[in-house]
Amino acid sequence: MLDATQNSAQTRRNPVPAELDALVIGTGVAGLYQLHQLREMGLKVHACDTASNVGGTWYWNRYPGAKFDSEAYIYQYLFDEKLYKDWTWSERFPGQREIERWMHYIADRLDLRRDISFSTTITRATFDEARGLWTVETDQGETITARYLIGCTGMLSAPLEDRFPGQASFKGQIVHTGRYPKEGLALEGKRVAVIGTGATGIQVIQTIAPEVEKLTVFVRTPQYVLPMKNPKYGPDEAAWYKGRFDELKATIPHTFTGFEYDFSNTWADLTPEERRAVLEEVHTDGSLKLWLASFAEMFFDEEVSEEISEFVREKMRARLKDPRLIDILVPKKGDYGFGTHRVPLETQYLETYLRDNVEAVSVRDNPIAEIVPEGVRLEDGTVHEVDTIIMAVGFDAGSGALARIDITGRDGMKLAEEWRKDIRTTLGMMKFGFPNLFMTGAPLAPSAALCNMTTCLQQQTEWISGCIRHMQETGKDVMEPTAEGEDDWVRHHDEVANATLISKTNSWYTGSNVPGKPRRVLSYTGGVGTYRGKCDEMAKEGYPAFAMSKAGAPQEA
Ligand code: NA7
Repeated sequence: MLDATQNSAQTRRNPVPAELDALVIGTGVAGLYQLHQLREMGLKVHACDTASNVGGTWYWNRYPGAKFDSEAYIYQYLFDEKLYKDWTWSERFPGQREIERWMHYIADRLDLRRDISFSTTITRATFDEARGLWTVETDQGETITARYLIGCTGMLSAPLEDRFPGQASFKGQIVHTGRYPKEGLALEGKRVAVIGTGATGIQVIQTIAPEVEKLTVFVRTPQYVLPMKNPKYGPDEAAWYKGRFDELKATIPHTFTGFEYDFSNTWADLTPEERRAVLEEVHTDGSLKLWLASFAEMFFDEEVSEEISEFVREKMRARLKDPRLIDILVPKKGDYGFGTHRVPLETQYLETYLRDNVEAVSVRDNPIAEIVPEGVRLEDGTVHEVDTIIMAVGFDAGSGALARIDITGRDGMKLAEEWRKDIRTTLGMMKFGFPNLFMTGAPLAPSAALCNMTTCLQQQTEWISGCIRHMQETGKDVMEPTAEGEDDWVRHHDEVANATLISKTNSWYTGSNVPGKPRRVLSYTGGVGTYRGKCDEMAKEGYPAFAMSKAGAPQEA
């Protein structure tokens, strides 16, 4: 099989047509499917991507060890049975290269590349109220008008690259995991620092440790982790999951998290022994089941949260043994509960710290002060000398990617400024003041936290296509949430989110990883199935939270 980077390589950049019905920003999971749907509907549609090829998250995150935490056979498009069945996965949780190849397969099978401009960044978009059109500029000097602008820009695609003072002074290589170079980094025999122990850092650390001369990991907040079981898949397994296509299609979109499994136990109904048996069983599964299919009460009830958290801490302590490592790497009682941060799956991650060439440095009470030419300097003056720094320090989630584009809506409203004041959307797919700007993976929808991304992104792009179809059928061409519609959604979102322990925890889930970002649980926590129901109901009732009009005419609800 061809390598993903060779496969269907785009040698010449497609220019972006000057006049479009719809412009899609991004060619990851959402962008590819959105482009396909709108083209099937007969729209003149085109997509742009900063990247030189398709893949989105799976294009950019090519750091060592990058892989799925969702089972491959559910991280899938389910709109076309043949498309699903003609692709075969090699293991339960495949790595980035295989996933990237799969995204190339999707783009090729749907013949999408002829309508994509790669290496093209959208820099500015301004809504022209008189004509009801977006005027969009690219970094290639093009100006485009489009009726609909659809940001399929990703929930976790705006990397926090400038995290520390002095980064430019470092004399070795310094990279953010979300911008890991295509050609890789030569790490063999090098002294390497990894900063960050989120889902990304964990995958990097466990993967590169055997290769490097010395690995220094800077740990601020330790994570609850679950061991992954990742069996290879052969013809039997492929026949098994392909044979379940109808079943998966019927269940996945309606579960709480868009996975095939759901919460199936009630804490209060079981004895302590029975609860323990459930926890042991889901822990042994080697998947995210302990998080997403054990006891939903862990998200609401402090006592249940603490009991389940202690169960996981106990498992972690047993593997680490060393009290110093336990102190640095195992969350402490009262810090935060299991599952209120994104739970990473790992393979021998904890055992990695038992290696002679790996050092865990706690920066909780002695933070990183700056990067100096030799390496990483802590507040107490200690300098850790390294040759390479891998920054696994995360992203400006949800709002970050679109806020980095200069988007001006009605009455001169700037999206970035609005979101700097307060992060609000309607159903996570539109924003008051920004007519005909649709978005996926944006705040206040279930995307990314507690959701299998393909499930959520298929649903969102299909809903957006439905809006456009509705406008076409009713002779309207401008759509915008009403102020009341947006208030209602934000209120409902907050009510649900603030009842959870997630809202009390610091992480990218609440935007607290970005200084100055308004605090709000970014993802809708009412459940993927419930969210879908609310979106469907909105459409069925004729979009009551939105105003629709003819371009140039006054809006009517
Ligand atoms: P995360 O989950 O935001 O993790 C970032 C990590 O970087 C986390 O451990 C942070 O510690 C750490 N960090 C950030 N800034 C600093 C500073 N200044 N000093 C020390 N440590 C720091 O990002 P990931 O890329 O791992 O994962 C993002 C999502 O991608 C993930 O949830 C999956 O859905 C896929 P902190 O917790 O802030 O103390």
